[in-house]
Amino acid sequence: MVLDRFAAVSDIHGNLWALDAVLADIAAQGIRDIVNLGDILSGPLKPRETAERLMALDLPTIRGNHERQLLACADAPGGAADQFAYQATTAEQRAWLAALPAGLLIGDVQLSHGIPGDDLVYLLDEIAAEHLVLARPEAVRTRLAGLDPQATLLLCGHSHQPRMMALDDGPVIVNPGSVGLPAYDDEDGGFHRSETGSPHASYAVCERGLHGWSVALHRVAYDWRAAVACASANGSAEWAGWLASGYA
Ligand SMILES: [Mn+2]
Repeated sequence: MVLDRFAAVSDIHGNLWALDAVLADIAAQGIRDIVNLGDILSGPLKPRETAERLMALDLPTIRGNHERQLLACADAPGGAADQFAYQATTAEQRAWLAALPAGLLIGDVQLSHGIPGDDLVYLLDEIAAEHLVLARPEAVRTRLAGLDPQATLLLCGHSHQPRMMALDDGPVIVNPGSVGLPAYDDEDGGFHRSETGSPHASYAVCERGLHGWSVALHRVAYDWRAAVACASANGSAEWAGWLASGYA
């Protein structure tokens, strides 16, 4: 597979309504190649149906930290998002997750959920005053020990913040943002909020050109009221609030 014009999706988190809207938006642009950067099912939404959709599509896909955490629920109870998805999925679906690689190199395009080699570390983000902000390029350079020398484009996820950065003599780095969860808060690394300010689903289109990669960061309207109602029905007022507003 040569990736010249393609879509990148990440952090779907079981949000089937957002995923279907993003897939339709991608198809409407005549784009057929799609890569998936992980954190696919965890959350109080539609993990089983999301897995059904994605297994049928058979996209190039890497796992995120939530795939590890979901599978670990076989041994001990996990966090609420992972536990919900663990219990809602089939053994076949969990076997699919277990077989996903942590990273992929497709020609000169590298996929990694966090930084190359660690799915829990933000690549393009830093915590400042309890919020995620764009990292300085010198800080990002220190996180690229696992970068493949062939990579001209590095795709990451995990922070749910749509961003791009171009390093001198380095790759273009793109985080497409989150398809399914536009805001959250977390204690890892110190309490912080990831907020996009709207409920829209996020994804990216990357296109190779004469002067390098061009990138479009898309925000797509979808039926977020359905996702909000589902989170509420499954007992998560917190997720319902995040999904409805893009604020945490
Ligand atoms: Mn993640």
